[in-house]
Amino acid sequence: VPVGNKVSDVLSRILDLVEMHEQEMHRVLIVEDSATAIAHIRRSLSQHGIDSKAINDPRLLFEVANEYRPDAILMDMYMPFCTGVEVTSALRQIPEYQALPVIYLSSENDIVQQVEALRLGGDQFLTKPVNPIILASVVKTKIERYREMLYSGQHDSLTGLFNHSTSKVQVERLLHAAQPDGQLVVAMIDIDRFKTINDNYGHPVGDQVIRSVAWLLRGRLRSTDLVGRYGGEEFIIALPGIDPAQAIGLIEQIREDFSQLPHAHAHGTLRATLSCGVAALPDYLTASSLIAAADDALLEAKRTGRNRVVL
Ligand code: GH3
Ligand code: MG
Ligand code: MG
Ligand code: MG
Ligand code: MG
Repeated sequence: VPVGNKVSDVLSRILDLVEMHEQEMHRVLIVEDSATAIAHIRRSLSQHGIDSKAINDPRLLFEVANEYRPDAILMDMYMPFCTGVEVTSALRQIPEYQALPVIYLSSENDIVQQVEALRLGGDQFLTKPVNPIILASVVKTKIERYREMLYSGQHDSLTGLFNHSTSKVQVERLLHAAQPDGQLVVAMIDIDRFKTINDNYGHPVGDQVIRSVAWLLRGRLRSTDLVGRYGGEEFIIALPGIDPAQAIGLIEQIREDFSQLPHAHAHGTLRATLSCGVAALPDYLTASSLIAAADDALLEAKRTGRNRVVL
């Protein structure tokens, strides 16, 4: 049962859905100095359900991109102040925009210029006039690939949870959202004597046990809680807006229920247990110290017999 007040849970689910919808929309930033070209491109995109925003001054690109968060850029070649190639080269210097699809849409017919634009960071070169269906299809395909790439860079393929590095970023994010006087509980959860499960029943059975931990955590925690796979058989969770005693009760329940879960193997079922280390605001104030303290508590849980939760 998810914790917390019911009304705020419902509200947070609604906000999640709104956010999900916004994320599903394709957003294209058009960098183009001709107003007629902008109108034409925007009409073509909107006919295919693609949201867009246009700027006629390439110098505004970074400011607008920060705000609008485009999934792709449609770039003109020749504009006042600078060329599309110059803007794209500058964009590629910024880690956040290194893989953002940049699609050139220009009347430049010279192959040498086109190849140069691709070499300096463009993903595709379309020449004007472009068929609106081709334009929409190129934009959508590039965006889908880009999103798949982002997703697989942030998630673990075995469990679908956030991976190690994204988990740390998410703890930072929750911490910033919780401050100055909010609540945040971080826990590290590790499967006990997992090596013997692999040794006795094989790696695929071990994988299934890892998946069942992920499934249980995701099912028991709120959509606003972080659940990540921190290492091989080690998980991290971060729960905002809950006091440590309440969180420990919840984690204790998850630990207990997991210990009763049967896991199938070739000749029957096995049981596995979890050790959990917990740390919370305001005892620790940074993401790395919260994680380190949860890790210390986890070691303590291992030392004192496993299958337990330690604060
Ligand atoms: P402890 O109770 O102290 O945590 O002991 P343990 O055996 O669980 O811990 P240890 O760190 O010695 O072993 C963890 C093992 O997890 C070693 C590694 O081969 C295995 N492992 C790591 N990732 C995966 C995976 O994705 N799938 C499977 N099946 N095993 C994995
Ligand atoms: Mg132009
Ligand atoms: Mg272990
Ligand atoms: Mg270990
Ligand atoms: Mg471990």
